[in-house]
Amino acid sequence: SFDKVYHDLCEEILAAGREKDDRTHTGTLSKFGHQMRFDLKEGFPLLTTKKVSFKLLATELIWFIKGDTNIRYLLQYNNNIWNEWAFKKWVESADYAGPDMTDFGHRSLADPEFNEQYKEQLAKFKHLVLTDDTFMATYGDLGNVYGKQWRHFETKDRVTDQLKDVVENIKINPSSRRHIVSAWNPGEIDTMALPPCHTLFQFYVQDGKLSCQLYQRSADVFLGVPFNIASYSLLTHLVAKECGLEVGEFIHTIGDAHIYSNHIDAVKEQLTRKSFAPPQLEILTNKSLFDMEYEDLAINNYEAHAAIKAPIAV
Ligand code: DHF
Ligand code: TMP
Repeated sequence: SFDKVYHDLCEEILAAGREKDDRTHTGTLSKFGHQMRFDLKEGFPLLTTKKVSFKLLATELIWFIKGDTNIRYLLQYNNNIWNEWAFKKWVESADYAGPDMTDFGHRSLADPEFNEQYKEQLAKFKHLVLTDDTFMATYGDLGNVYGKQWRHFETKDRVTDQLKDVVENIKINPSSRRHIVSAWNPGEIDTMALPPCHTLFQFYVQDGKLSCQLYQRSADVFLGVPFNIASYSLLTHLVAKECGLEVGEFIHTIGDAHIYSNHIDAVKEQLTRKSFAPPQLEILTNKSLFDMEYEDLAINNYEAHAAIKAPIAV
């Protein structure tokens, strides 16, 4: 099952992962180089051994497809998954006048009194991004992240809409081996709140079916990966429909696959659970991929175990 493919990765890291320090100084168990395959004709790969929010990952994907890099759109859907990285830019700026938020990720977990201050500042931040256009333009923006690179990749003499081009090329020349979208723009890495984790993807057409392979340079196996699997599977469905193709496989190739030290108990809890049959994706519209909204999508027959909370490493 889809869950088994994911559980196998977790089990391998728990059994044989190497201890490794990381940018966030949380500590990880890590394995370099791993590949998972998901046959999308068997259902939609949303994990069932913990509840994963389809709404959060679908609104994030549509935000990428729109070419948007500002978290206001996400906040309008009550999607908070990118808040910390925008918030960080604000509290480190000269415009910020509140209590010191240095290292808020670790301190909010260790110090309940600080956590109250942090929650207050984060609530203020969200309110400003949602209501103040000037503030939103400056501090809601994550820089030249996925949406920018997918739709407006800038090189010396031009701007490339990689997603539009790839869709057109799949239609015109399906057998091409060049159906690539890269989020990794070396000249702009220093302008991004977080350099792209899902770095590059490629489409492949065989027997009227569209497959997609993602290269993910760095993967938070407990929090990020369940989203990434479902997100790219959704993208494959949307592009296949746009191109008049059926769906094939999603192939997930990972560089540094890691479990954070403070996720290990959560992973072990998840591994004790038995999986359910996967749900199905339904696309409720004939709109183009580029005009799709969250309300045009539905996930049917999703039966899953309870969500498992865990802290995210900032
Ligand atoms: N940093 C790290 N350390 N790991 C990540 O996975 C990650 N992902 C990012 C940005 N930075 C990151 C963007 N994607 C969650 C899931 C995906 C994601 C960011 C956050 C997350 O926290 N998921 C929770 C539920 C969150 C909620 O309900 O608001 C989960 O339990 O799946
Ligand atoms: P890094 O830039 O130091 O590799 O940190 C990025 C962290 O975020 C790392 O734990 C991987 C994780 N991540 C995912 O797993 N999936 C994602 O989609 C994103 C944006 C991040």
